Amino acid sequence: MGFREDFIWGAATASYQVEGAAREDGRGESIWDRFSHTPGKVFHGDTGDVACDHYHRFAEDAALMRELGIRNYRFSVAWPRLMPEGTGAVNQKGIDFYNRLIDTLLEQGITPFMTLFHWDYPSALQARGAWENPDSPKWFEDYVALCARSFGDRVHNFLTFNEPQCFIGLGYVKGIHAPGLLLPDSSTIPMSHHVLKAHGLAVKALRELAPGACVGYAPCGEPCIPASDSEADIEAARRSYFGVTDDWSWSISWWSDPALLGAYPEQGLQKFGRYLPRGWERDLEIIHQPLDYYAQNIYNGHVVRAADNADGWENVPFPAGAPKTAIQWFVSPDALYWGPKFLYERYKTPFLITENGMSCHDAVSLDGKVHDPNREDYMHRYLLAYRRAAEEGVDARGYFAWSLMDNYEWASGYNERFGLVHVDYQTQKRTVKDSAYWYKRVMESNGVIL
Ligand code: GCO
Repeated sequence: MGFREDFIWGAATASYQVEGAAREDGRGESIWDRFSHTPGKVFHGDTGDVACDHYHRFAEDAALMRELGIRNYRFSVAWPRLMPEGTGAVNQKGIDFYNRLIDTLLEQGITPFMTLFHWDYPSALQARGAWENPDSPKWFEDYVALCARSFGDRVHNFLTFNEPQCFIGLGYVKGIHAPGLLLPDSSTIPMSHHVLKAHGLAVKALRELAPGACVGYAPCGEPCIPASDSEADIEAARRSYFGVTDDWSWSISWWSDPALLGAYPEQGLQKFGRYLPRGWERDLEIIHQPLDYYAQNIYNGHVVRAADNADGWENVPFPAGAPKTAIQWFVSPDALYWGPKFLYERYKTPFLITENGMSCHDAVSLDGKVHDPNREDYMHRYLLAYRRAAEEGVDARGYFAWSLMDNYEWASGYNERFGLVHVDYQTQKRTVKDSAYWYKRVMESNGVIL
């Protein structure tokens, strides 16, 4: 028992969070460049201009990964590095950078997992209406085709979108991420449909141009953990998990059912169907593409129990003093049991955790090391829960720690440290944290030592 023999162990990053070199070698502007340079939007006014300087230090980082036994690296491509205006002209220097990165990874025996979109949307396309524009799926398809043609000979694992809940929900519904807009449902529901259509077109393009590649999709959501093992509480958690509330942009089923099941969830259609663009039914066929992985980023969950109300469920608050990470998310390891269980039960697709990890108040100690027992304990508990789900039949294919190294945590700037490797942003010095050495042993044993 335990994890399958070919279980994929890895670590993840994303372009804007680590690359830096924001104005170098012909890279175009992204909405995150614009947003982070707008006073008052990001903690401490931090920007991704330099970040971890991964653009220049990727070889050193790849060598470190090898040393740490990380055999799979999930990273994302910055669309405006490849196509500065989002469409049309291609920036060869951008392609060259990812070629250097991919070749270096392969030389080090590390398998690349390429996320095609992790939020750094070209500003030029934002000016053309972004995802609200009916042409936006086609823009994405063209960009993905370029990635497939340029990298598909060496990259065999792709993820289309990372967390549409966040880049649409936080970016356009709640305004706390780039581009910082507060748009009505009549704008954002069409956006969600176009993102889903873009996902479908991207999968088709990858199948055609990078035959044999494994393709996945990586949304997110907070698993609902049943308050007890009673059937009533389990059903309450399931209903809450897949429900569509007025806060639809955070929903799992709205963003996953069309791609995995070929239909919008009924509850969502009742509430928001009237805002979907004309002809949406016809697009479902494009959106619903066979996938090799259904991936999720899972950090925390919350407890739900059966209730005698219209929903049939209610949230159970965490007890006073319950453990939290530095970013104030509750430590809730059962999220990595119930999340995969419910998701696999519904979508019946090989499952991947593309992100899991915690932010801690890490610092380099007097002895020159970074001691982070809380991270080790967090990952240990979550991996035990995930292994239990795998042993009970979830087709769990892999796990990527978030993150390889400390990096730019979006609106929180450099205030949160999620890395297995500590980064001193003044000197760019990397210091391996204790948890990375522990994770190495876990990976080497395929999770047996947990
Ligand atoms: C996200 C992203 C990552 C984050 C991580 C920690 O979920 O926001 O995929 O870029 O850095 O999840 O918040």
